[in-house]
Amino acid sequence: MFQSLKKRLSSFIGKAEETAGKAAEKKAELTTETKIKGILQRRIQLSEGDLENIMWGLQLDLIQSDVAVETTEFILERLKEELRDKEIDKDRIHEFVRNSLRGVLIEVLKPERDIDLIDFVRNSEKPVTLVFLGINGSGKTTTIAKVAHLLMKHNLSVILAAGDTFRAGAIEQLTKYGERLGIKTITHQKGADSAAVIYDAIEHAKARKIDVVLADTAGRMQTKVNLMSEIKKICRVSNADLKIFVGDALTGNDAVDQARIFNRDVGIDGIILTKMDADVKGGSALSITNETKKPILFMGVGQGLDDLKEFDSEWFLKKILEE
Ligand SMILES: Nc1nc2c(ncn2[C@@H]2O[C@H](COP(=O)(O)OP(=O)(O)OP(=O)(O)O)[C@@H](O)[C@H]2O)c(=O)[nH]1
Ligand SMILES: [Mg+2]
Repeated sequence: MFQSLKKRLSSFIGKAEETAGKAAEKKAELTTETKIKGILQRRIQLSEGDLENIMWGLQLDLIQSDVAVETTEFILERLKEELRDKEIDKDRIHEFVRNSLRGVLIEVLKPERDIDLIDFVRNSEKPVTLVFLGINGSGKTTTIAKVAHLLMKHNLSVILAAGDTFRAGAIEQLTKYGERLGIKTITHQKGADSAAVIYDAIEHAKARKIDVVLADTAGRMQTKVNLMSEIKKICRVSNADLKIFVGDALTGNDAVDQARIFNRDVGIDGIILTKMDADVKGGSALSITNETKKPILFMGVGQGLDDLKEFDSEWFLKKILEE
């Protein structure tokens, strides 16, 4: 996972170390006192010129790892602030640069509000309605089944709403998952009003005292405008407790752009990034929160029902900086 980002960050740290080493040598040459004493100065600084030199490569590397442009710029600016004119112990340059980078990336991954889904559901008035949004193929339906499975493992009762009434086979796909999980799926016929299906499911949940309604939605309609107005209507009618954007990590910057658009048009509360098991870049995971300020709740790491992992920024940073 994320090999590309890891390799590039590691080469950046190496380059910073090398540049700082050269700066130290230069400084030592200039200082007659150290020349006489024959020792190198212990503490060095990276000048603006040194920084420009090492940041240029980092900028390209991040963009090539699918980190969004704005996030890349933010990382560079903050890193420069952290490194510029700081007194660095000559023998600890590597550690210093890596810690600075780590600090900046923690900021990048920080949402405006963290959500623990299980706690959220437990503490909310029932039924809790979670609506899953995202473009076609991003993994919404599969993710709904995984989330249902997770909630059930925490002794919460779940019902599914087949809100994708547009794509052929979508209702059957969700119903099959419902059967596999042993839970009910509320369906209307293909082409029916999606908001009405979800409304029905909520009524059903109220009557049967079911804790959570997981609502599927279409990822494609005749036009993008249609899709957004449909999604807006669904969110309004269902009065969703959480609107969860599902993005395909493999699409990199596209997933980030989609999240930004969904957030702007309907307002999202959290993000699930799927197909992380196959993601060698890691750029969308790094930038999506910075671009939307919303938390990544989970990552999809395979096609099975158990292949859903809570996203932990410490774990992610370890993967891209250390392992
Ligand atoms: N490897 C991997 N595959 C996944 C993951 N999540 C979903 N998939 C696969 O991605 C494909 C699309 O998943 P769906 O859940 O049908 O996507 P969707 O967003 O509902 O698509 P539409 O209904 O067309 O809008 C399926 O083949 C899934 O098995 C994941 O985390 N890892
Ligand atoms: Mg689907």
